[in-house]
Amino acid sequence: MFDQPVSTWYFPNALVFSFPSDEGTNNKFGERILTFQEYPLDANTPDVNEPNVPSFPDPNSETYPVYLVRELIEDGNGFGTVLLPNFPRRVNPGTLHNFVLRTDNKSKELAVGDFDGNGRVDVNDCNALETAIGHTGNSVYDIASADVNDPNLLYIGIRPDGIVDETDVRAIYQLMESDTKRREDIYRREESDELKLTESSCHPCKSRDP
Ligand SMILES: [Ca+2]
Ligand SMILES: [Ca+2]
Repeated sequence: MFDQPVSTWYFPNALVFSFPSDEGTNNKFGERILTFQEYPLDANTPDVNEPNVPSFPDPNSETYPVYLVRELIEDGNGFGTVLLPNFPRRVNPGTLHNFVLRTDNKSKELAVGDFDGNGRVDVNDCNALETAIGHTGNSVYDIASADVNDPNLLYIGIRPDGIVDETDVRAIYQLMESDTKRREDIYRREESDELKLTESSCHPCKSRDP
C-alpha cells in the first residue's frame, strides 16, 4: 500500500499511501475502514492494543490525529500524503516513529471520533474534544479543518490543521449525529426482526383433520 511518487518528494518527512493498481491486492482490504495513526512515544498514553478499556486521551498530551487512508488517497488523486511532524521532544538519533494501521473500525465515525473506544460516538466524546479546544500541535482531537473558500465544508479525518477549535467541534457533532443514526438503524432492524419472529411463532396451527 505504501508508495513514493515523484510528486511528493518535495516533502522530506512524509508518508505516502496509494493502492496498487492490481485489483487482487487491493481487494484484500474489502470495504473495511483503514486508518493510520502515528502513535505517541509516551508510555502513559492509552494502549492501542487494548481498545476495550475506555479512557479518553489526555488533551494536553502529545497525541496524533487518526487519518482515514482511503479518503486520504482519494483526496490526493491516488496518493494520500501524511506529513510527519517533528518529535515533540529531543530524542536519540535512530529513534523510530511508531505507527498503527488499523482495519477493524466499523465506520468512519468510530474511527475518527470514538476517543474512548467504547463503540459509539456520544456526548462524552464531544466533551473530551471540547476540553482540548485551543490545543495546538499534534492532537488526537484535531480531527478536522475547514475549506479555505467554503468554511461550511469540513475535511474530517484527512486534513488536520494543527489546532483544536470550533471546526473540530462542528466535526465531532456531525460524527455523533451520523453514529447515532447508525445505531438507531441497527436498533430498528433488530426490532423489526424480533417482531417478524414473534409474528411467525404466533401463526394459528392448522387443524389436522377436517
Ligand atoms: Ca466513545
Ligand atoms: Ca483542527
